[in-house]
Amino acid sequence: MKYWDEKRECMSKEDLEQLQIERLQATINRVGLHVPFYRNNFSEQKVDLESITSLDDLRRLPFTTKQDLRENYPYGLFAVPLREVVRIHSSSGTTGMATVVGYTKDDINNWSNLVARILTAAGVGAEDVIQIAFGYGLFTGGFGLHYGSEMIGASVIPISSGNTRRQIQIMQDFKTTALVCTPSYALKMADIMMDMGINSNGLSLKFGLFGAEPWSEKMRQEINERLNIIATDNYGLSEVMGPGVAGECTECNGLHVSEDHFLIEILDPATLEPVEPGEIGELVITTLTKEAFPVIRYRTRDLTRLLVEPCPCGRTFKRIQRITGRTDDMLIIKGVNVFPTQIESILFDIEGTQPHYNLIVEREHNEDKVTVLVEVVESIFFDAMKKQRTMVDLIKKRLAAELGVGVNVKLVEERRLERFNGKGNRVIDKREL
Ligand code: DLL
Repeated sequence: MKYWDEKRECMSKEDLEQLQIERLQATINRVGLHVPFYRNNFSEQKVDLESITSLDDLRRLPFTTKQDLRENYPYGLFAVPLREVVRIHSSSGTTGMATVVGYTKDDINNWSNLVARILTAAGVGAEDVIQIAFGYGLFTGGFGLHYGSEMIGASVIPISSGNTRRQIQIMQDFKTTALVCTPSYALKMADIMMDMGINSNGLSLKFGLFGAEPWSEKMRQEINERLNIIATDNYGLSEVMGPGVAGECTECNGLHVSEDHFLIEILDPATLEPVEPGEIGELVITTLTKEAFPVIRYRTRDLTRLLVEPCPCGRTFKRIQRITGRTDDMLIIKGVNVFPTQIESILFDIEGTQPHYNLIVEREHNEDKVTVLVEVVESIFFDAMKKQRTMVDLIKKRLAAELGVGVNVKLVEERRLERFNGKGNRVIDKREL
């Protein structure tokens, strides 16, 4: 099957806009009525809800931020009474207090359908055996992908993350055809497979659906080759729903946003004005169907750009480019803005490097100082000092040319750097900010 919901996924722009405005009006009226935070915000900004009659009017509505979610911990932003909530998830809160989100029965049903869309778009169907190696629990990854996978009728292996050798054994024995996890964990699996003497050609794997963290095109190629699969990217965030907000089709060229459920804007994070179509900016999302936890103009802090060309797959929803990073991931080195994914892409292009690196960030005289630790293949690491130095110089030169600023580089032995079962964290921040 090519589409999960062809009528919607391929709808005309006019029909979509009509549906979006109707759903937007319903959503703002609902939150205005049931959520004091939104009611107060609307009245402070003097927004008359009756006057929101076109999609352009969206810009008159106030933003919602992570801080607003925290201040309303745990249930302050719920738009239905708890008795109508059937599921609660929470984001990990690595950068502060956790946030809590809820779902009604209809929300879960919509969520499953939206995940079913991305699975179908990625080539997966009822005949597939899907191994879900995202954590099951408060994180939305495991359960989110799980219910969507059941909805398409696939056979689901709810293995959760971790215990990598067992994952691989099961993958082999149960003839897994689709792997679902973070791209970091997919790479770790490839390493452990090698240790176990298992060749991916001997497995039944065909597809990989990866998300929950930024990754580069180079990393995709590496995963495709090592696991012998078609790897697609999918995006979401707990505040908005979880996985299933956007996902790639098998063209592997940008993520289709389910625009019948989410309105997106791409704004300049400094001025909060729209960027030119195709320019990079912060993704801001308004939910159109969520009942328990709607969000209005939620600032995701994720950076992306619109891909303006239509996709050959026939889906008409807007496509966004893979997330290049978050506004809060950005490093400023000698005044130049640098994202970890940029460094990743450059490193992976250099022969002899492994797809594992760390960025150590320190603060010296009010400037970020970055040292790149990168794993290199054994033959280089154990080579004469001179050859190693040549390699360091080459990496430094490439980074300087492409980033526009110099960084320090250190080569490390294979397997020296940490591997991840879930979201990777390659930036070691030693700044005392
Ligand atoms: O990571 C939801 C998810 C689970 C998405 C499984 C895809 C697959 P949170 O834990 O709330 O939710 O983290 C959301 O992760 O704002 C992005 O910064 C990042 N992120 C998620 N997907 C991608 C992706 C889940 N495909 C935060 N590419 C988001 C880059 C991603 N970053």
